[in-house]
Amino acid sequence: MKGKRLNIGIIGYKFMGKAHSNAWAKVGQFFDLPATPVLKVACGRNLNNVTAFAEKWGWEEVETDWKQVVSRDDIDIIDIALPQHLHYEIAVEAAKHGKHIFCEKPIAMDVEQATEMYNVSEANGIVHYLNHNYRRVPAIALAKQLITDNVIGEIYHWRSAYQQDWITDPNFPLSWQLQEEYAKAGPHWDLNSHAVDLAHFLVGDIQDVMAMTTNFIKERPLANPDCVGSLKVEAISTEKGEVTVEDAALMMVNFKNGAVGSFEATRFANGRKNKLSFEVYGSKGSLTFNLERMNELEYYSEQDADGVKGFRTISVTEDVHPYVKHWWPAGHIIGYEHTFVHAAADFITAVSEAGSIAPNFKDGISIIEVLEAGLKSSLEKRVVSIK
Ligand code: SOE
Repeated sequence: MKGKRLNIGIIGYKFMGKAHSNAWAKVGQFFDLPATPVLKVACGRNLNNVTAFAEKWGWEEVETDWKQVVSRDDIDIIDIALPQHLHYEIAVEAAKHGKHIFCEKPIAMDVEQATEMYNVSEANGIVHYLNHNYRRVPAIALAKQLITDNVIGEIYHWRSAYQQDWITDPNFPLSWQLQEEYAKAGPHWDLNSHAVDLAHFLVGDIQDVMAMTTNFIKERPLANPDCVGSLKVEAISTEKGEVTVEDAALMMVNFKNGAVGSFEATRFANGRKNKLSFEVYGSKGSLTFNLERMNELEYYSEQDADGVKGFRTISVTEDVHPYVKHWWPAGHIIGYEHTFVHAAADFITAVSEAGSIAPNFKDGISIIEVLEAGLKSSLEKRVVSIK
């Protein structure tokens, strides 16, 4: 055991609960950390389910009331692995108790909630992290380095598409992600939040937004309410309920630095399971990325000799690449879960030494401002400027 022990209380035990638990359990084995994360207590409303989860993933204790967890003196970190409608209340309470916060995305349901999460966290001097995990894909971290080193030059274009297909069946149930009260919006909130975070990270701040959204299936069979937070959803009856979020969103933006961008987010791209792709075109070169081939970055350089110019595929698996030296020899690829381990490593370092990490709740506010402007633009059929 190295350095101070940092006791973690995780709230939520479904898809993200597992991804986070795996990260906390593995991070100390692959990274040389200044402190040791301890899987102290797992919290969920259903005692049987949370107990089974805790036993499987190595959490020492269980709790069914999150208020008991955030008020415990021996807890240093609160990990919020829950859907977005539950982030605000827990984050504010955890920050007031001086706990560092590792929070799933999207940050919250609106700018007001996100702003208060940020203000209370800052007032209490805690480290807050918002888990837009794709920043920590080595190929995306390499793209950031190339842009920062001015290898791509002045950026003209951003183009992203986040495409999934898990609700194309009209009988797929009315899960929590399809209801405004739990999700706020559809892929525009869930998926474009990732893409906007990456655009902020790689290109810069956004000035103006114009968006269109659409809804292909208006009603769906009611779902088992126990499935909130899970991607595996069962129908409980043939009775139908209204879908209250969009199924697809298209957004165009002006960046403050003069670049232009487009964002596509959909759950209706049949055959695309979780395809997040983006392209960056600059005065000196270009970059393209596709999460379905996440160990690769495509790079085009204007500096190459005439006659051999063209996109090259960089296998981002060498020790010189961000995060990679902690894993396997060159060419031995990594996956989705590793991005959570990278986030856990950087977060533990921030709590012990650095004092802050990005993206955080401030970045979360900027993301939500853009997403809200997109929803407004789609509703009012006009360009909306970010203040
Ligand atoms: C489900 O659509 C989902 O899990 C998102 O919520 C995640 O943020 C994304 O990374 C993968 O897809």
